[in-house]
Amino acid sequence: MLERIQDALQEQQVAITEKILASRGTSLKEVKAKLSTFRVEIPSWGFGRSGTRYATYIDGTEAASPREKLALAGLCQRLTGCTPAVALIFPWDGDDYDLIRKCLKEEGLQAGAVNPSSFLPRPGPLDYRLKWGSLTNPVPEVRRAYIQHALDCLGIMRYLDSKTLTVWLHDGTNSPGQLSLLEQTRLLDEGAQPIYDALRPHESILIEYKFFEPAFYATAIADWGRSYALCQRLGDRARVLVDLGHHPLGTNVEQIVANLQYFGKLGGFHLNDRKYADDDLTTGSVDPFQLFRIFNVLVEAEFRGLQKVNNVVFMIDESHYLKDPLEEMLEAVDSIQRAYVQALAVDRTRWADAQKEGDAEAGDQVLKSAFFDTPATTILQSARLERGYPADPLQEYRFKYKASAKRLSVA
Ligand code: LRH
Ligand code: MN
Repeated sequence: MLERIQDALQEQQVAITEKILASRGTSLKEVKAKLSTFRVEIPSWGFGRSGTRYATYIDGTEAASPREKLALAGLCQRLTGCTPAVALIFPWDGDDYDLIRKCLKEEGLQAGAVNPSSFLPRPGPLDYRLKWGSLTNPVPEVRRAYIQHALDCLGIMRYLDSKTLTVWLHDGTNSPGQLSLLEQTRLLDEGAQPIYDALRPHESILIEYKFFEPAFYATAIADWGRSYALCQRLGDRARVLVDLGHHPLGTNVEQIVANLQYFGKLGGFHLNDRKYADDDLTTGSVDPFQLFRIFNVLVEAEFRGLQKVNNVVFMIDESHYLKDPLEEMLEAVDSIQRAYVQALAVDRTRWADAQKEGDAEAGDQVLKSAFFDTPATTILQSARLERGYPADPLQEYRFKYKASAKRLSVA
């Protein structure tokens, strides 16, 4: 009886959703078709426990080894159907590439973007001297060693059948006298070139920027302008990576996205949220309206024939400090899909008319009704069920997997 009522309710909600989407110039079929090909890369480092400068609180249940992390990534894909690729970072993910390839295969996953870590000190030339940077390090031996590490990561990429290298450099200085700013920018250009030149035709490099930390005076790639200029110099297969947590407070991130789309240099995102600095909080947990505004620009760019949404690389980059890492990942995936659905439900004709008439109020109401009044949960749940995935991955994990795991551990 209850199930019949639920089905009837679901049908009613779908019927109402159809009407709402039709009134906005689209349809449930169109939105679900877009959702069915939308993919988000999940970071291997997001399945372990992260910390802050103060402490990392380990309760012993966290995934630590690549096998454990990839097992959770496999479960994330089986629950969501939209996270088939895992971004990897070296040397954090170890050097047993056979094991990683085997685990990816066993879990039905692909290797996503490969990150050659610039900041992790390890035996050899990339030791404590990394405190002076990688490509912009005054010590030639360290610069050469980081270039070699990036080239080695291209080898790992090919071994794992990935085609994207994402580079974030922790490089920067802590005082005006530490390194000439002109020398810093010259070294960056000089060091990035051989990495770009080693790319094969179907491979690409994404250059991530961040305005401060760990450097607190001058960061080598501090903003989208420096990343853009470097990508322009390198060539077509170099594009800009926008990490949502890497901007000064008050930055209009969707405007940066619009400019990068306009200039054809938007490569991808590291999605997360923040209240103060590079907090790496759960995507959409603090400012879901900003996430919607960013996806609104992406959907409009596709409409304008600039770049298809699916050509943009969407990656989650969060540090899971408190909550269950897989639950937080599932929450993030839901927020990202939700923002995309809301952006697909913007009445673009009415918005264009309002702009032509200079009617800002009407324009804002169009965007607000897409954000507030689009029945995103109904759309997401029916799209997931239609593809054979649970309507609510997070609840499915909590009540089916986690509960049984707990029962097993207690037994
Ligand atoms: C730097 C960063 C970068 C990664 C790291 C895990 O803050 O965003 O993308 O290398 O986080
Ligand atoms: Mn990042």
